[in-house]
Amino acid sequence: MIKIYHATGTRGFRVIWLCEELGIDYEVEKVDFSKEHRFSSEWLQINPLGKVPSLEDGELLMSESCAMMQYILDRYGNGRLQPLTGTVEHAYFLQWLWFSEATFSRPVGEIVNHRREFPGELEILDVVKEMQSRIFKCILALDKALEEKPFILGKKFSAADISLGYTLLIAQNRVEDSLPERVSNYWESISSRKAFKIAREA
Ligand SMILES: N[C@@H](CCC(=O)N[C@@H](CS)C(=O)NCC(=O)O)C(=O)O
Repeated sequence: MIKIYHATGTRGFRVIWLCEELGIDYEVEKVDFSKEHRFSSEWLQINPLGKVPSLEDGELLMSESCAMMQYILDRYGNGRLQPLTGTVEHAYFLQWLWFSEATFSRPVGEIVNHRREFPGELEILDVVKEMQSRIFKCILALDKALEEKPFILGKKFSAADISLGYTLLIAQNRVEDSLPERVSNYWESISSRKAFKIAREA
């Protein structure tokens, strides 16, 4: 059975949400998110960068959340939640799946890391503001892409919405402006799914 090493609020949320949507068996092992534990030799064997999440499936051990999603879709998805590989639609699916982590989550992570390393008065406001403006550019790109469609690929919910949904979850309380209407409606729709709520409780 798939084992997801997860700490509340971390990217393991994407993987749990996906397993719930697909209805596949998985177990969650909660990870102590303290720096001490993450850099212990025990945890570094599971995640060489001292980060969370990790995924285990038999001999397989992975430590990139969107790659875990792609693996689960290809191995257990039976064609669900992603378009057919090699199609134009699949190319857009990959684009949004990767965008969510490689571009959109990045400035969010920078703010989180900056505030962890430079707490309180040590925080450099210009750094945070610069990252907030990068987050907002991503939100605006998402807003444009959602023109006249309920989900990022169109009428059908896909795993790209899961990946974007996690980033929206961590991004929205780190920017000062409220979400544009289309993104706000999109957020309402994806975050009201049963699988999202179950992942939230994990
Ligand atoms: N690209 C990686 C990012 C993993 C990551 O940054 N995880 C965060 C929690 S969601 C973490 O462990 N942060 C601690 C740190 O970077 O020091 C993924 O998608 O799994």
